Amino acid sequence: MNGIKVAAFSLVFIFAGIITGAEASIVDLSTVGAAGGPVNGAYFSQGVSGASGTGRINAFVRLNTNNSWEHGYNTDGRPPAYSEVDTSPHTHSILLNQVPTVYKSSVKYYEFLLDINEPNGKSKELISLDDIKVYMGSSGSFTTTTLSSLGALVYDLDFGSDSYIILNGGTGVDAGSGKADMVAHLPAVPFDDAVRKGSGQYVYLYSKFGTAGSAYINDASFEEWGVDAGPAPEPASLFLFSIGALGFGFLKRRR
Ligand SMILES: [Ca+2]
Ligand SMILES: [Ca+2]
Ligand SMILES: [Ca+2]
Ligand SMILES: [Ca+2]
Repeated sequence: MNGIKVAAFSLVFIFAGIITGAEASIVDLSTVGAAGGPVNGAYFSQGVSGASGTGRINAFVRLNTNNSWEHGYNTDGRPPAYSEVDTSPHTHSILLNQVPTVYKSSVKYYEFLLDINEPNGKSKELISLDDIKVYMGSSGSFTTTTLSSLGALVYDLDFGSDSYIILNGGTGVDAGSGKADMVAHLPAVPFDDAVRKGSGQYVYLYSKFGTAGSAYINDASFEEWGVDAGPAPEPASLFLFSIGALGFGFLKRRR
């Protein structure tokens, strides 16, 4: 083979590799202490850790339906596109600089937290996370059902093959409502590249739950994504607030 033929052959080989992508991955986080796993450069693990170690979630999208599956993404736009709750504390836009970063072996990741909620027992506690697609967009209020028009695609769980993650809302595995049941570390390079290329600063996180099989349907209650909320307010600051309120009452009475 001459040089040109070798180069052409290599290109075809590389192209074929990109098309077939990684093999389908199933990350099973349904048992206590389950090891996490990678999918397409991201890492998914169990636990309430979060960047602050508290696992408390500051939510930006809540999905809630009575259907066996659900999907949607965060936005300020109303009505939202799919299964999202339309109240602003639960579903709203976020900017990339509001997402915590973590470094593992000198590699930068953006950290997202997921709280799932399913009934305990009667084989209802499991739910699948079937897809995650993240886009960087130029506005925070898109409501399109054409996901590709949200912006630049910076992460895709199903890139190259159909992967999913198994989660458990049952006692012992679930961390409770408002706390992270799963930590997602998504590779930062595509996010930062997209911003550099002018995609905009708004992060759209689309996800889909409940379609990996009858054992993994959504049975009840909401799923929500967020970022680390940090520690709960200190009792000391609540105490100071109470003292302040008392003082205000005292002044009012003296008048
Ligand atoms: Ca279920
Ligand atoms: Ca999938
Ligand atoms: Ca939960
Ligand atoms: Ca649910």
